[in-house]
Amino acid sequence: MSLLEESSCQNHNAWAASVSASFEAILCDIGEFHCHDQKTCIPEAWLCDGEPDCPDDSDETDQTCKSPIPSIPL
Ligand SMILES: [Ca+2]
Repeated sequence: MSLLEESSCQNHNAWAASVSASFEAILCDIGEFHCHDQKTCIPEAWLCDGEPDCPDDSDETDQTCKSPIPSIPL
């Protein structure tokens, strides 16, 4: 009798879990660089300063240092 209801509820929970997971991604503030590991934010001032600040060193790569930092138009 309640089988269908329960199944529907489980589907909803799975959907909610996936939405919740997507919101766990860290969004960096303006003026911060998002490391390529998708987990770490560092101040843009730390880019290309010769010291790796991202766990994956993505703040010191040629790609990061040669191209202008993409900024969000206000
Ligand atoms: Ca650095």
